[in-house]
Amino acid sequence: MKTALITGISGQDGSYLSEHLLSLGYEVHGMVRRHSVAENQDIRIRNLNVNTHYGDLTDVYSINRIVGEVQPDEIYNLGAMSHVRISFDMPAFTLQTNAIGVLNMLEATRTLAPKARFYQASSSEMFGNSVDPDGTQRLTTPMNPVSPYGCAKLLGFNLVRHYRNAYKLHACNGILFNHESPRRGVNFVTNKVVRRAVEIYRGKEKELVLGNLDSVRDWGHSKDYTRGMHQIVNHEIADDFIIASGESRSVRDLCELVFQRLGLDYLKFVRQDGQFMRPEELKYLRGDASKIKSVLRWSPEYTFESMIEEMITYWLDKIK
Ligand code: G4F
Repeated sequence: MKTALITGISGQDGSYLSEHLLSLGYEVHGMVRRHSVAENQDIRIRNLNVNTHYGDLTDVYSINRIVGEVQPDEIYNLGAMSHVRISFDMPAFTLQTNAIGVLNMLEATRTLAPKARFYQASSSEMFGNSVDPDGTQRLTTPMNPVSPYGCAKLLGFNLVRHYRNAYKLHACNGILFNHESPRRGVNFVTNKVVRRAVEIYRGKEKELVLGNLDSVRDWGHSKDYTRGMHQIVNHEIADDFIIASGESRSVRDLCELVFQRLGLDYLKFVRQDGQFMRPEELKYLRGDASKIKSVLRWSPEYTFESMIEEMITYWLDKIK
């Protein structure tokens, strides 16, 4: 039986990854932070047979204790301050957690569990507004981040490569483009749009207030992408991979699809407001996942439409 340690286990990706690893017979451990509202903390993993440990990516003592005690075969560093717009409000905390936190995890791995395989949740936000002439971001596209979040993730990405080369750690980066599900936090745009559209459909709310409607993202399903994380870690060579759908849509396209599915015209309900705009916006993402498809035979089970349908069904069930 293999043992996995997941930071960020209580998040969307942590919960899907836990389910996947449990289904493969892993013993799963996860690091959770202390929250003041304890009852909300484990909502996504409450029914899973996982072992949780209190810790924080910025607290070296806690990380060393957990890595030393668990002695994992695989470490998935998914913990992060994951909201790009909020990273402008909390830049130092974001850097501490998303960059120095990676360093802390790599050092704990190097000194206490050097045989463990290491996965780093790297992000398409690292590309910023760099796009190849064919409208795609790939592993060779220059990285020019445009947010504290993206800058921090880029440092973490480079640290992983450095530890791989310098210390021969089996350390890998998954550069994941946006990935969603009914478990997505409701302050990210997909679940925000779907939940509010259902509330409007049920007559409980009147409008949806958004930021930039013209920004374009490449959206896939978290369940497919977390399966890819496990494949990346279990590849014999420590390497970096992109996971993406290869399709791009604007926030406006997303609104149109969701409202249309509910028989509504989004133009009557959506309003744009500066409070949800970012000081610098990443305008366009479309990822090239050809490497993970050819080398690891990864492929997604969800389409954009089936993912959105699952999210609409979830909220229709929840909001009566
Ligand atoms: O859903 P979002 O907040 O995701 P964003 O910023 O692309 O970041 C997500 O994907 C990254 C991978 O590229 C991850 F690394 C990161 O952790 C996170 O998971 O926003 C998507 C787009 C943006 O362009 C944003 O400006 O939607 C636009 N948007 C428009 N109105 C909005 C809103 N985003 C949010 N969150 N809320 C709005 O009202």
